[in-house]
Amino acid sequence: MVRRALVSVSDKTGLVPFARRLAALGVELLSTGGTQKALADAGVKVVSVGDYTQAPEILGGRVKTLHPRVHGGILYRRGLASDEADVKARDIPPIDLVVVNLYPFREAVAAGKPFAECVEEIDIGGPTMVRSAAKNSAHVGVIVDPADYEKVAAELEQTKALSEATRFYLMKKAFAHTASYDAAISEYLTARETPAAEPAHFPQTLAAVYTKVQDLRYGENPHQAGAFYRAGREPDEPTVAFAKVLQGKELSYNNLLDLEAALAGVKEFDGVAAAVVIKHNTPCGVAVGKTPGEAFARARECDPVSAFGGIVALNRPVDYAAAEELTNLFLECIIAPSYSDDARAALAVKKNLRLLEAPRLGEPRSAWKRRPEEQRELRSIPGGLLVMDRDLGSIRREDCKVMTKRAPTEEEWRDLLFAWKVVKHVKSNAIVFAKGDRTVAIGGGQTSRVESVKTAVMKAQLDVRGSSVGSDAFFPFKDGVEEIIKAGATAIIQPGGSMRDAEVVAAADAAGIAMVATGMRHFRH
Ligand code: 93A
Repeated sequence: MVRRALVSVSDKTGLVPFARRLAALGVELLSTGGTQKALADAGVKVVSVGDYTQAPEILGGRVKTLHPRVHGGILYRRGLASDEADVKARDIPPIDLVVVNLYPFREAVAAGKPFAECVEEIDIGGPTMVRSAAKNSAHVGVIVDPADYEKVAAELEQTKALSEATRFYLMKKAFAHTASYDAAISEYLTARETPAAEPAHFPQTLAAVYTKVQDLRYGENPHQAGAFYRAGREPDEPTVAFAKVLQGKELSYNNLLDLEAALAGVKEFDGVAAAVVIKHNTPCGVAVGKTPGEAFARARECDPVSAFGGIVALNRPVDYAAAEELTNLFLECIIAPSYSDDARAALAVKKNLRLLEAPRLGEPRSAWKRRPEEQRELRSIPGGLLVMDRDLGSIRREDCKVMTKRAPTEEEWRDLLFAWKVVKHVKSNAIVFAKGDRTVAIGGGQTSRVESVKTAVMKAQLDVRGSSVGSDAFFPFKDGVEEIIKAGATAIIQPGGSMRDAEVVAAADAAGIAMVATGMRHFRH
């Protein structure tokens, strides 16, 4: 039975209608200052906690609910003789439901408020009540998320009480809520040497709380168990963790990895329709086109054999024409900002095909680059984590230095910059041949650079003559460049900085090809 509820919320979303439903069930409501006012203003009957405890709020609200009459009422074990005797002796009535959400600490930090103001937003009484109620979940319900108001109100209207299953569900959410709240405080503090100092790039503790999205059928291979967790952040980020699955078989471990690789690749392209085909976590075709369908068709042509069973990302809504192109090939997954109705219907025929929607995928680079998810990359090694900035590096034509006698032509510049965008996403050592805004050959994952060139040329289905080549790191010897020249490419973009740059440039000059240095390396392991 829920006889009395303590309601104290900073986020007042949905508060009044929920409180009305509780009041209608005869539940007595206790509230703190702002919450009480909001309820009283809406005509809901409510008792102030200060009146209830005979201890008014003090210290400007720092002490509101930290009182034995509150915590005794929440924490006493119903039916345990010694606890029952204690509450009877001290006239402590039961509080069977606690509805609390905490001071907006994260929001204060995000708004760039000064240290003292952020500290003031550290809630003390709120988490204390949440933890009390969650600890006593055998008897008490605790709501920390307005999204649970409906579930709880509906159950109380039916049975006047909360089932064990519901109380346990709420208990788990409550401790996840306080854990992530304290994690945010800890991360904020450990990033600073002194209260006034600028935050360090990497804080001393990394405290994000990860929540399981699902168990996976298995990990990378069937004898490895796997699961998918996501960091507790905004729900609409353009990352795989937040994409909506519209149809198809359950996502596998490898699907998730490959989808993220595909997303990262396609996010390189602003203001133009682009498609990326991924296989085993590395691109096997990338192209832009006048329409998303054309972009995909051109990307597929780069390596149609590898594209079989591939994962595709598009940065434009998929229309019917694109869907027709996409259904021409066996694909594992497609991710795009959205799908037209007739495209959905065409793709629905492929029952196993996993279709994902990431609405903000089409946004300009500048919009998503600032988001926290995009800033860090975490990888595990046994017993620890490796953390680095994500490789968001990009270059413009004016950042490059021409190394050879001949400078690239306009057409070569276009192809070089295209190859450079793609080569960053190919497993090292990476070599990309590009021509006419698409890849024509890709070689990657080899342990020597010259072998990556040979692999690309050997696999090429399209004509590589007259193409331009991107290399993710410098050429340690001239052999790689000689292979590129032999294949008929006419321009190269690479970081530069090898001990043998002079030899490498001499080989390029002798063949009359153009070579530019970016000064930036893009290894991907
Ligand atoms: O200042 S507190 O740390 N001390 C308390 O005793 C206390 N009791 C509730 N913060 C406290 N609260 C928090 O006040 C709740 O967690 C909630 O976020 C907020 C609601 O305040 P109001 O009802 O005045 O808007």
